[in-house]
Amino acid sequence: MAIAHAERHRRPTTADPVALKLLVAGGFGAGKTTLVGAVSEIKPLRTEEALTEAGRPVDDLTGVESKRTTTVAMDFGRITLREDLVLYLFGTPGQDRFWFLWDELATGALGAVVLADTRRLQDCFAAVDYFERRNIPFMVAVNCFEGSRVHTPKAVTDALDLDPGVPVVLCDARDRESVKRVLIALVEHAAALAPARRGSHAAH
Ligand SMILES: Nc1nc2c(ncn2[C@@H]2O[C@H](COP(=O)(O)OP(=O)(O)OP(=O)(O)O)[C@@H](O)[C@H]2O)c(=O)[nH]1
Ligand SMILES: [Mg+2]
Repeated sequence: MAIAHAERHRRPTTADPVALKLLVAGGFGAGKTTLVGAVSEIKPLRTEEALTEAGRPVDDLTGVESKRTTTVAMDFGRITLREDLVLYLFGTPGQDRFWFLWDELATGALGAVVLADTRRLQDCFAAVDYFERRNIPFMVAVNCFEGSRVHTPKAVTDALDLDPGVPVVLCDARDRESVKRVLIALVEHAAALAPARRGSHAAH
């Protein structure tokens, strides 16, 4: 009773927009920084460092040969979906050596987009695994690079062995409207899962 009362009083008014935190994850070079930049209404904060000759053995550039920089901490952007709904986007670094930052970035996140490049689908396994283990709602957005074979969402679901409830959509990380559709799908997916997640937390 007391909790329900407190919940009711915490509910924001219409003058007080709801702010949601979303993560944009995925393998190295899948287009995470591009996605955050395409949709953010503020100049996105980036933490790019130049890719160097020394990193060549570990930084696989197949398919993104023109890539010159990589994210070393995070990307940050903001988009107002509706006047009462603001999304804060946190793009994760793609390379394995920055994994230690993920737990910090994931705290308080409503859900995550795992961006996948079908030419290197295996690169997003680790991100899928990360969100599955922590029971964080996520979806997969396939970034359709030119020259990559177009895969159906079903084929991606099978290849990544996803739970049938995990949404898979095709997108273009450079296109604002396309990215917006992805973010709306994620918010809806997380909202649909919220009652079940609350129930499972209560049970523990
Ligand atoms: N053709 C094409 N190129 C893209 C697309 N998305 C990203 N790129 C390019 O692919 C490269 C990688 O994009 P980033 O946005 O830096 O990828 P990232 O996932 O942030 O990379 P890390 O932070 O290093 O893991 C860049 O050179 C982009 O210009 C796309 O949809 N189509
Ligand atoms: Mg990046």
